[in-house]
Amino acid sequence: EPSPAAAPERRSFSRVTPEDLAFFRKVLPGRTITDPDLLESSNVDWLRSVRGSSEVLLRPQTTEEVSQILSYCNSRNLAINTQGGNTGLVSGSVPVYDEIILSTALMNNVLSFDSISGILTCQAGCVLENLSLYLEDRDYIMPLDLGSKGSCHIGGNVATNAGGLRLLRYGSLHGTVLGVEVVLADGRVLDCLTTLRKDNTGYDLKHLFIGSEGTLGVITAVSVLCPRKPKSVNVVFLGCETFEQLLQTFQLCRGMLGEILSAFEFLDSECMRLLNTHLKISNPISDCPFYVVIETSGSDATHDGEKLHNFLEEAMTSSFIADGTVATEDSKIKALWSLRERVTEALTHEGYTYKYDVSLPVDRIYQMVTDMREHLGDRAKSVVGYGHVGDGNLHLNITSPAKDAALLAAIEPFVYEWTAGCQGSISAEHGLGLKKRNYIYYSKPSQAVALMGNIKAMLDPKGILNPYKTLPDNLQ
Ligand code: FAD
Ligand code: 2HG
Ligand code: ZN
Repeated sequence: EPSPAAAPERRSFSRVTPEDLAFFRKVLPGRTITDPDLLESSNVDWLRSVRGSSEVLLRPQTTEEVSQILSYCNSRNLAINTQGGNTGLVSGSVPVYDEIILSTALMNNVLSFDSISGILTCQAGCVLENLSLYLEDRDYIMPLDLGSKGSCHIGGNVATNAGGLRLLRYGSLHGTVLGVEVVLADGRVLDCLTTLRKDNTGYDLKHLFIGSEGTLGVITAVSVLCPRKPKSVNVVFLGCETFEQLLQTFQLCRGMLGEILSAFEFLDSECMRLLNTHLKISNPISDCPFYVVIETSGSDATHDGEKLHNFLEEAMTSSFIADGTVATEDSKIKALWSLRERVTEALTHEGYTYKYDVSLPVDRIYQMVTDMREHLGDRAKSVVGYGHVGDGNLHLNITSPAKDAALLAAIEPFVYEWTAGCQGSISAEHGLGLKKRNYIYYSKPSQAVALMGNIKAMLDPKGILNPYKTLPDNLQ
């Protein structure tokens, strides 16, 4: 059972009856799962921090099937939790009580790809990494890349408006998603699956669903504008003595690498310690308080190499960086990226992790980590900072051997007040889910939250879609 602090009372949804199961089995023969062992992994989130008690997992293959399920559930007042790859980090992807889990895992077909425009249309359950491989064979790439790419679904990415490692270059999904197909709470299919770059005919409804975390509809298909695969990619891993020098490095590389800069990520020495200890990944350079991963992507290896060389020389001469290593070959590029991508996994070996994903003015990013360290003293096992520094997005993670209510009370609302104090956002990219919904007012004015409530009531009047998530309790 979820802790009362995390979840409100179960709302008065119907409970699944044998007649309901008979209906589901008729629509989804062999794809209506009730075996508790098979349901176990879908009831628990990636962080293993929340466990639901759903007794039904539905695995539709088509939009029509999703429509039939929703129409039925809406008329029966049965709650639904849509689930993609279940890699979400705010407990939005698992039921709180006995909500029916609707998985997109079998909706995994590419529908079309236009090799001239680079526009991909696919079902929501395609795994991000599979889409990347599909596109790479055709000389294109996905505009987003996340450490969870091997499991997360494109529908989940759109539902969370995932950011990730390429946002600096290709922008957010609000720019690269051109169309969505959504099944609304009552089963109506909303076909906004256009493949146009420009379309100003009325309100752009797709944006409502990007980042709606399964609360406004079930995304069944998406179209995405994909960039060409860069011909030349370089990755450098650098060490800096101070965060100030890291910011100077950022400024310098924005100026000197210009249009070929495709990522600027960072981790601190605590992250490096966890990578060493738990994953046996060793530091490729000398020990430093801060590390940076810079990626360049371009179309001319000689030109890119020259620019990178000049940038590194200038950064060394100016003493912004203390040490570094460069990779041009695929296996070394992957190895350097894993230093950044695998921090989340390393953290899971520490015990319980309290996660914060905040947007801040870029020059304040590390101050939050040092203030939190000072504030918590020895109450936390570790306080680490890493993230998408080029996007002003810090991942602050605090660990303890087990769940610890006193530690949580010391972290929250301190962390939210700190964020609001510099007009930041309490969720840069992971969303609000179950864990953060009640803190929305730290980042949004009450009029905006009230309007969100109106939109929710209009699209899902019975509140069957992902209840207890995203919007604060006092609204629903
Ligand atoms: P799920 O976890 O299954 O669901 C997430 C939310 O979306 C839930 O509220 C769910 O109800 C809803 N949802 C899922 N599919 C649909 C659908 N078809 N229609 C409607 N609602 C739906 N996130 C980032 O933003 N950037 C990162 O760099 C990043 N890196 C990560 C690295 C690791 C190792 C891990 C474990 C997670 C990371 N994440 C990151 C978080 C997570 O991977 C993303 O939020 C991802 O987009 C979730 O996709 P998913 O398919 O797993 O969705
Ligand atoms: C990342 O950028 C992810 O690695 C996960 O968004 C961050 O685990 C986290 O806090
Ligand atoms: Zn991230």
